[in-house]
Amino acid sequence: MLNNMPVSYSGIQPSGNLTIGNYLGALRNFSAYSEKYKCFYCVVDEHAITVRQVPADLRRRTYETFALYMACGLDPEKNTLYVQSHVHAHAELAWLLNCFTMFGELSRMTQFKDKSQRHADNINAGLFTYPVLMAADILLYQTDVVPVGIDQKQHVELCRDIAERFNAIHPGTFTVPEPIMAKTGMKIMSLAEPTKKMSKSDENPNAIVYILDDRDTIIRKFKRAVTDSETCIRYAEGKDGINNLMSIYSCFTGKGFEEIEREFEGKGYGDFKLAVGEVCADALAPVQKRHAELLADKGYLEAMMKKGADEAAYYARKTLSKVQKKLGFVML
Ligand code: ATP
Ligand code: LTN
Repeated sequence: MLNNMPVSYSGIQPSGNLTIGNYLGALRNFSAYSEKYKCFYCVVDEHAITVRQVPADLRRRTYETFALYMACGLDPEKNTLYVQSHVHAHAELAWLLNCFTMFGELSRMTQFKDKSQRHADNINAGLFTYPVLMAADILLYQTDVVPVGIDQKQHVELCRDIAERFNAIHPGTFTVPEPIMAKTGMKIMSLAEPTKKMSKSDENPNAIVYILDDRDTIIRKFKRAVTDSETCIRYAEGKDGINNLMSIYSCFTGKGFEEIEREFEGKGYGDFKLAVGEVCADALAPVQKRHAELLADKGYLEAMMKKGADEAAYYARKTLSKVQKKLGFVML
């Protein structure tokens, strides 16, 4: 709790162009939380360097991701929007929490296993301790809820274990957070391999629809989406491609699966794919327009980054000092 409001915290890495997976699983749900929670949304640039980044691209994407938060309806006056590296307490608390996290726990993280396979030439210590930095992000703000897609649930559970372990030794230090997930859209799959999560760092651009893709590109990518050899539109086990397209259509239209099956009765996959592309492009058009306006004014974005970082640093410093005192550090 902060100022009598429960706290919501989430982050997105500026590690690639954002996808409709990021949009449906995370971003578009964020503004609804502003009413009930004190919200912190962070662009986690320190997490992004666990995989090699081209510095100029990382910088550009940090601005773009920050602007996307705002373009998706997050008002910087109501929410604390900031960039992780602007608040030094994150890296500092991460070190302290490293000493309360077990090697075995980190070895079990599926994202680490996946990413170390994909980046076998660069299995650095940061990739391994990534969830500890994420725990520091969350715990610094005495967070109650963490809205994420399902892929991050394991990391939030580890964060809870770290907080509970620390609290058992030093009672009353951290709020223990809960992950919260939207009912739909928590796992959007790749359009090329629908058994795999759609991920912004995927090398195949046809597997991904980006939030900033233009209308024609969006429709073309949906037309090429991998499906199966049947023809009728129905949600069923084993029909991963169609199930994924139905989930996406459902997220954008609010329609349930049965209603979608009825709507497309007697129609083929081609018609359905076109319809999915159209609703997606329609929904993203206003976000894209606002995003372009925001990016055209870097001075304003930087002022908002600074405002957010100052606010975040104030709360973060309080928790960090509390932890340092409990650990026995000399406080001057
Ligand atoms: P990377 O490929 O670099 O690991 P990513 O696409 O998985 O990136 P993140 O920055 O790790 O994206 O995630 C930002 C948020 O988007 C998280 O809350 C995550 O759970 C959510 N998210 C990411 N991909 C999907 C997806 N395919 N479906 C639903 N939610 C997703
Ligand atoms: N690990 C997350 C990004 C992230 C995050 C966080 C999400 C970093 N810190 C704190 C929620 C809360 C990811 O890869 N999506």
